[in-house]
Amino acid sequence: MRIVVLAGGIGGARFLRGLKQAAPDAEITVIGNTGDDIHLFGLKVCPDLDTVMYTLGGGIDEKQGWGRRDETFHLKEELAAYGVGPEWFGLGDRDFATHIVRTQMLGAGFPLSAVTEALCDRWQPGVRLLPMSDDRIETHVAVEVDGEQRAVHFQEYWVRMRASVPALAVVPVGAEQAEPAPGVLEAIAEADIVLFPPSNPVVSIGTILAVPGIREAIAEAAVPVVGLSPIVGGAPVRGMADKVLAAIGVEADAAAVAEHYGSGLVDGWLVDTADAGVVERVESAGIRCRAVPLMMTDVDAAARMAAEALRLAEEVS
Ligand code: GDP
Ligand code: FO1
Ligand code: CA
Repeated sequence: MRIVVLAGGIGGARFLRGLKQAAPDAEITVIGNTGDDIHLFGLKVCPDLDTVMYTLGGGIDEKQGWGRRDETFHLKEELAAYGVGPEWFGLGDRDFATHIVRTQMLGAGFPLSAVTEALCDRWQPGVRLLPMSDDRIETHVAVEVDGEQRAVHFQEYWVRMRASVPALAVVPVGAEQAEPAPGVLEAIAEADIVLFPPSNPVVSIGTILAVPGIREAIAEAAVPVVGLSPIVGGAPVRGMADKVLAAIGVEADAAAVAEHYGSGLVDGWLVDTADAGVVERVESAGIRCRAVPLMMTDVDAAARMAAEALRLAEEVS
């Protein structure tokens, strides 16, 4: 069975670990978000691609959900000693190697998709990890600071500002001019199932869908598209999804996110048992809905969620 999964970072990666356990014989292609990418110290950092690669490859810092386990920060300390910033983004020594190899390969003319394939040769994530695009796309957030509106890089909004001010707009800069990476549209066309894991609907799934051609390819694919809500009990399980949903006028509600994707895109939607009350509302939006436990407390829990998503895909196909 060929499964295509659109994924951001932590939520997507943890779901994928469950999916691999629930469907060990499936061929899984991940279309990864690159809107979070940031250039630091002359290096290209791809947080969401790395989180998927490290999580599935066994190198992730499990507690944090991002970055490498057994990490040290000597490089970070030395850079700070030189007064070279920014200091607010925690890059570890082991993680730096990934960004150096990536930047070196990009400099030699390899596209991001080839670089990602080379990095995955080492990590063996057990899925095919494709960036959504080889073209540069960067998510910026419009905020108001001291009465003035300005755009900040998504990582600055989240990591430095902790999303402490409202997001007035979220813009995937460069998306209009971008193309899907090689293999992305083919993977969608050949998929038996497309899954939207409980990733951030705006800055992860939304950014991937903003790459021209990807949303259309999924909408036109005559196969089941099933999503899982990242919102439980009216709030994100972690992170700032509520803030960026507000920026696009969508409430932080399991049903509102399904309606936002729309029945033209998703055929099935899983909400947590805490949100059983919204099943009717989602069904009336033309999307088959079921309430199941959606907390990825461990790999087995994520595997049960993935199995429920595959079951719902069967039902709607
Ligand atoms: P990020 O790029 O690191 O933010 O990762 P993603 O975009 O892939 O996922 C972030 C989203 O995952 C957040 O909106 C969380 O609410 C959601 N999330 C994290 N853990 C869980 C969980 O255990 N269950 C559910 N349903 N959502 C989760
Ligand atoms: N998230 C943080 O909250 N603080 C950090 O210092 C931080 C550093 C970092 C370094 C490499 C990397 O791949 C991810 C990192 N993240 C950090 C997570 C990153 O902000 C992700 O984009 C978030 O998960 C939101 O998408
Ligand atoms: Ca992310």
